[in-house]
Amino acid sequence: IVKKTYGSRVSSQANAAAKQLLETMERKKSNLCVSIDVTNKSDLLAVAEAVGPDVCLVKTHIDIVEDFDMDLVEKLTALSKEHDFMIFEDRKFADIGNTVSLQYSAGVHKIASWSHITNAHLVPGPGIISGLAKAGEPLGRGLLLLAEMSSAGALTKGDYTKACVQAAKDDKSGFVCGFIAMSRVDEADGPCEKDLLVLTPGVGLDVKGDALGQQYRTPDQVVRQSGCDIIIVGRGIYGVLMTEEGKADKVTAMNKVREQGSRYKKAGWDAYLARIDDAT
Ligand code: UP6
Repeated sequence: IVKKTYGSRVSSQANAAAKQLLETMERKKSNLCVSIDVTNKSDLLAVAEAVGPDVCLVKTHIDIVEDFDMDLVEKLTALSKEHDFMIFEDRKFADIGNTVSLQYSAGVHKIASWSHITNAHLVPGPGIISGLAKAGEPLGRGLLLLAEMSSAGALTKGDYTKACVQAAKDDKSGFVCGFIAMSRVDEADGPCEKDLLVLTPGVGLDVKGDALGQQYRTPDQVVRQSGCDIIIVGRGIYGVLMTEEGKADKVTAMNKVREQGSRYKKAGWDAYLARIDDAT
C-alpha cells in the first residue's frame, strides 16, 4: 500500500468519508491533520481558519470547549467547506454498543451529525463498532480503531493491536475505514486485502515529547519510514497560543500558527513523495 498514491486508493474505498478524505489529500497535496485542542470557540475557529488551506482534516476534542454550542459546529462546517477539509472528532469511544450509539448521536454534542470521522477503542469488543455504525453508517461517516497509541507505556500492542486489525478486516459494512496507529499495522503480517487508512498522532519537528508521556516522531519517520498515511499535529502547530506572548498578541500568534501549518504540510508531503519515489 505504501507504494500507491493517495489518489489511486480512492476507488478501493468502500467508505464515503475515506473516499472523500483521500480525494481531498490528493487535491490539496496535504496529508496533514491539525489537532485543535483549545478550550474556547473563538480560538478553535481562528486556528481552523488559519490552517484550513493547508490541511486535509481538522481534529477536535469537542468536550474540552468551554463555550460549546451548535453555532461552533455550524461555523466549523462552513470553514470545512470554504477551505476544503474534513472533520474528525477524536472522541475515543470505549463503552458498550448501546451506550456509544447514544454518545455518538445524542447528548450535547451530536457528534455524528457533523463529524465525518470518529474513533473508538476496541476494549469492549466488536459490539462497539455495531453500536457506532447504527448511528454513523446511514450518514456516510467513517470509524478509526485505536490500534496503537503514541504515549509511553501504552497497552495497545501485541495481540490487542492484531485484534483491532482483524476487527477492521472483518467489518462487512465498510464503516471501519482505518486506524489510529504508529505503524502500518494492517500490513504487519503481509499484504492486506482491504485498503485501510493509518492516521498517526505524536508528530513534532522541534521536541521529542511532553511532561505527560506524549512521544513525538518526525513526519519523515511517520510517513516515509513507517508508511502511515496522515500525520496528526497539535501543539507543534497551535502551541504558540498557549504561551504568554501568544495570549498577549493574537495576531502575531495566528501568523505563527499559519506558518507552522505550512511547515508541517510541506514536511508531511515531502515524506510522502519520498516514500512513493523510494518505492518506485
Ligand atoms: N492522540 C495522541 N496519541 C494517541 C491518540 N490520540 O496524541 O495515541 C491525540 C491527543 C491529541 C493529539 O488526544 O489530541 O492526538 C496530539 O496532540 P499533540 O500533537 O499536541 O501532542
